[in-house]
Amino acid sequence: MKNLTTAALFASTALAALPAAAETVGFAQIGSESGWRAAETTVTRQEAEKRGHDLKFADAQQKQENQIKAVKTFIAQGVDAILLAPVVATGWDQVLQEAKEAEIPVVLLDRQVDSSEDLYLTAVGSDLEHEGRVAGEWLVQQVGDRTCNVVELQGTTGSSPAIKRKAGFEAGIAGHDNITITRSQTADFTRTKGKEVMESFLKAEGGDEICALYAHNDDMAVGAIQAIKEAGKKPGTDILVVSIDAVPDIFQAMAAGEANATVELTPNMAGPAFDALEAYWKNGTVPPKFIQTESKLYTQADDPQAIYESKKDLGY
Ligand code: GZL
Repeated sequence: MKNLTTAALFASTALAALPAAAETVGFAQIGSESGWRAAETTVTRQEAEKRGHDLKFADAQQKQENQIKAVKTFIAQGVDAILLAPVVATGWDQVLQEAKEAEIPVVLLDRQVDSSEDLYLTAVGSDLEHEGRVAGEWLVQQVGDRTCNVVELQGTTGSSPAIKRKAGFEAGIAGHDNITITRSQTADFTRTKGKEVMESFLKAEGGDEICALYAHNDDMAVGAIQAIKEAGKKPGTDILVVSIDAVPDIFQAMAAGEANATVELTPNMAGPAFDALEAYWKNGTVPPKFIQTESKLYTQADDPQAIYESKKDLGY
């Protein structure tokens, strides 16, 4: 460093030691409809803080128009990136185009969109269809050749998890004509609606006809378990219960013999998202369009009480 005065040298050294200016990231979250969603928010806040990013958070209360407003606000604020968990798969082209024109990278978390891939930097999520297939294949193993009428609690209508988990489960039971989905209805990923819809299924089918419940998330399953008990049936034995997310309360139900299986969905989508953004900001590295997180089947054989204890304080 020639011709630098001592002060200038000190200043440049000091500046070089400073962390990069904190990046500002807008997070357009769906809401807090389930334990898993709450955990995703908790982990995202923790990851941002750990990495020194300033996170602007918007809770859309499960309304797409609120998410679109939040994204537009983030664009107007000139944030360095936007995280979006799209409540439904359609209707995003215009606002994603606006973000692109503002040169603000968008990373999708946990759900996908029907928009063109060039409108977002990358999507971080699980293989939603695989989760449904794993649940279907588990049920096939459980019932063998026994006739089994299944009722299904679907997630939010038009969301990628509801569409893909339904298709995956149907693929998992395909070829086993003894297993039939006799009723299928959305309960919007919430416990309250899971209980209400299960009550209607039990009234319609009389309970004795239902062999299994497949719920697109654990929260709807936990609500349905309450309805099954109030109808005088034993969840987990009279009616098998399989769902997705692996939240603490489903392990508590498993430990009580009231649920049978769940497919894990990690709440840490933000870690891979921030890794991709940091490489993009620093070196212009363009990530793959889909960064997949792993899914794992858990059953009553996996010491559910111990898993409950290990998960119960993680922000669900
Ligand atoms: C799936 C995610 C779903 C969870 C639900 O990737 O979007 O949304 O399975 C949540 O618990 O409501």
